[in-house]
Amino acid sequence: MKVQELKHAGLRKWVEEAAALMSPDSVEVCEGGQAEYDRMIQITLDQGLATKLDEKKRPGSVLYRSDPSDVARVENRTYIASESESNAGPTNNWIDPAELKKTMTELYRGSMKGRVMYVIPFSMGPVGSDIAKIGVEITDSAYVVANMHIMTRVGTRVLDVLGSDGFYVPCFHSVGKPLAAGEKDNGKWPCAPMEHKYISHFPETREIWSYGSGYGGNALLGKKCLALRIASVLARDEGWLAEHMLILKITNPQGEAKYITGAFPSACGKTNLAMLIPTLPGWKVETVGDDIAWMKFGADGRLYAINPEAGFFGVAPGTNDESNRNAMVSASKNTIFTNCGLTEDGDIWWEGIGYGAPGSEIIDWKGNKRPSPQKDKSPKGEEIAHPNARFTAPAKQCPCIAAEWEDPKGVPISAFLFGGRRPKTIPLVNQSKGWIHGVFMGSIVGSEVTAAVISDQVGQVRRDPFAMLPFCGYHMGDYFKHWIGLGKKAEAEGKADKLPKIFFVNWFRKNAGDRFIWPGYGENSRVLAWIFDRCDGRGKAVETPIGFLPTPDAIERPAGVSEEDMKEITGVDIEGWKKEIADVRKNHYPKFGDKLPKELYDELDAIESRFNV
Ligand code: GTP
Ligand code: SPV
Ligand code: MN
Repeated sequence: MKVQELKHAGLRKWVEEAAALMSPDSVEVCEGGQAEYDRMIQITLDQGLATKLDEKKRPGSVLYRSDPSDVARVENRTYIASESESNAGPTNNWIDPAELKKTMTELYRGSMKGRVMYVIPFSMGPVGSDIAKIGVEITDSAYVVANMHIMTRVGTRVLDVLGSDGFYVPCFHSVGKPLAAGEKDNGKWPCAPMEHKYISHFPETREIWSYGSGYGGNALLGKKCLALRIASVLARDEGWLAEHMLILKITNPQGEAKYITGAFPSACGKTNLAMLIPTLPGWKVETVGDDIAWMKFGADGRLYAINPEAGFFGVAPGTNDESNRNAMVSASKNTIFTNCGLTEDGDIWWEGIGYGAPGSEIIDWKGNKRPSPQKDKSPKGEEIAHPNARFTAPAKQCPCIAAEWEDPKGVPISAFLFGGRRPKTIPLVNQSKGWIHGVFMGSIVGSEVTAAVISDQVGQVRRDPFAMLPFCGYHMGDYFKHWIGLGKKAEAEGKADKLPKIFFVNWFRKNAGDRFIWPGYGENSRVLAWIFDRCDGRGKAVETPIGFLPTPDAIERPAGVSEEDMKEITGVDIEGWKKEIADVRKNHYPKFGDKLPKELYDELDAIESRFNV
């Protein structure tokens, strides 16, 4: 479709101005649909950026290898350019919006030379539903268009809803690699050097400007940029929640169902939990979402969640038929793989896929030929697949997708889980004493940094409140206040009992031999079952200084976990907690200055005094 055919005058003008600035060879408005998707894939095949996988092994699927410098989100090049620096807060990078726009305008000038400018109208949430938000992404990457087709709802049907004057979030994206006359990509993933990459958000004007990266959350702007950073600002203003949370449906042997959301930092187990196959007989888990939840209060006082996305952008390494069969099936066809290994028989491979690679040679994510690994492990730094290799798969291909996953009303949430990768101290599961104590627990989440972000901190524990550290579009102190405010409002309306119960989980405790104590994955159903029962006032628990912990016999031990282990992971590590509390008081809370709500300091004082009696 041509720009001239756009009925929305504001959108047409915005696209025309962008084209004048970025100087593409041509401009194309995306209409959606299979033929357009296939054409985008073909373009990237012609550019030498994609490899078609074997049609029998992986029907309709392709593999991309990105530039080794462009493999994950870049948090130190991500900006919240609010009008005042104090609104971005201490955990976000800030540049004055006028200055940032000036810098980026110069980067965008001529940045699409030799390329096509694609205009992608997309809907986060079911097209036309009240809760959905529309964005329009301008990009010079056919790879981005293809991924957006899977991850969001794209095309003319979105323009129809937008009408001639509807609201949309304008999103600029350029890989930042203009082509000279006659120049071609020739198999080299286009991107700009790190110091020219900018992933920028303008919260007041609800705009996103991204430059220089083609990877994941840096480039697929509906996901972290719109559905979390911009949406968190909208949610604050409008009284709802935009969270980095999976949404699952769990049904007990009696056929009763509940919906649970969970916030874990990047690459800490959301996709896996959302799709788990319970080892507990008679229980069933189905998926509503695996990364983002938008939640609004219903007239009944309950919180209803929708998944704004339409696909999974999942971590490949570690995914196998044992750990996450549902993800394996989701990615068995019509899937885009990025930075995985390529086997001799035209299939993908990664560390932890569950089997060695066939044949004698394999091509690693950098494009080098290597001997085929016999087992599914490689030494650190020499991986065949990059640790942040990903699959982009349509949600509708997931065998356990819940029938109601696209219901615009959303699903009523009974429990929130918070957690991260904590080798020590944090127990397997812990229920908060109430809403504010739960907010306190969310505010102190810590986790080892994973390969989902380019950082020299990978492997170190950092505080990642609510798993939103990289995704909150405003001051984190105000974000805590927003959460506390929702609880107070429910209480004032006599609906506090309708609020989700709050739990803390940790699948990642390690023993002295540096091995995970808890088997995780499907065995996490044992913990979910306890949580389910706790929501109904059942499930045996003891009250401790940190919250309600399961009694030693409340959660049946899975194979390989000794009684001793179980005691350790469901007990209170007094010395560890004292250190934890001291660290929060000294290094975490002071960051937020006078924006740290008093209620949270009160909780900190209270937990501290519980340990000191
Ligand atoms: P993002 O997409 O980055 O937000 O990640 P995510 O939170 O969805 O994480 P995901 O479920 O993809 O898991 C990331 C890594 O953690 C994978 O390598 C998994 O195999 C591993 N993992 C997930 N669940 C568990 C678990 O219960 N125990 C252990 N030990 N590892 C897990
Ligand atoms: C994350 O990092 O939390 C992801 C992957 O889900 S990305 O889309 O790259 O942000
Ligand atoms: Mn994520």
